[in-house]
Amino acid sequence: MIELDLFEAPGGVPPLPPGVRLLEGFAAPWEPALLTGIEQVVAEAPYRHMITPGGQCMSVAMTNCGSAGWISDRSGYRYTRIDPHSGHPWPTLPESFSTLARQAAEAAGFTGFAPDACLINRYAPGARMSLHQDRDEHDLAAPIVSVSLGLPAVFLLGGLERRARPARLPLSHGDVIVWGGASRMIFHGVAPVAEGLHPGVGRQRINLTLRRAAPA
Ligand code: MD3
Ligand code: FE
Repeated sequence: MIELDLFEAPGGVPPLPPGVRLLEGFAAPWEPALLTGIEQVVAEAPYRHMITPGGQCMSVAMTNCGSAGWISDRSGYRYTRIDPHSGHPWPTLPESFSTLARQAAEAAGFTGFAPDACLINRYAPGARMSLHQDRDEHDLAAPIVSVSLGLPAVFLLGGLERRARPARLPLSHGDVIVWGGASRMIFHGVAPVAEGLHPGVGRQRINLTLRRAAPA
């Protein structure tokens, strides 16, 4: 299969699938602002381990900010305006999150990206995310911007079908990925995070996923 050949080309970083743009270290200068924003969000909407529709407790702890937040429970995956834990709307999207996301999207060729939802994923060592597609957003033409902070991780990049063997993309603190166009529906996941201690972020990996969930 041509895709597999491309993904597993020897030597250095594997070529990325069309529509994926890796901006290495793009968010590093934003670290203090992002950590402050995360702290403010978590004070209002603490991290929690959500339950999958199949009844499994996710190893990743999550929270959200923005006018829409992604949740999972026994009845499925969806975006809500209200945090079911607090009964209140999700915390406001910190300005640093939306500005960084807009600038990263712009650097990848998407102008005017206005995210309304940010899922904050916290990986303790050992936490992982199995291969899945993101298909709960209204506007599948809008890109997704993801920001990696803290401990490194290996991102798993599959194809448009679940059975494609995933390529492995190492990600470090400050890396930003913009997913758009043809890559928007690829299967992806995160390999179990290795033990470690990041100087600024501690014993964890935090991933911000900025999206346009609702109609513009
Ligand atoms: C590729 N989170 O929350 S963000 C997720 O590192 C999720 O926490 C991962 O996958 C994490 O759904 C990866 C990167 C990401 C987000 C959306 C995508 C990659 C994507 C949508 C399509 C293809
Ligand atoms: Fe995802």
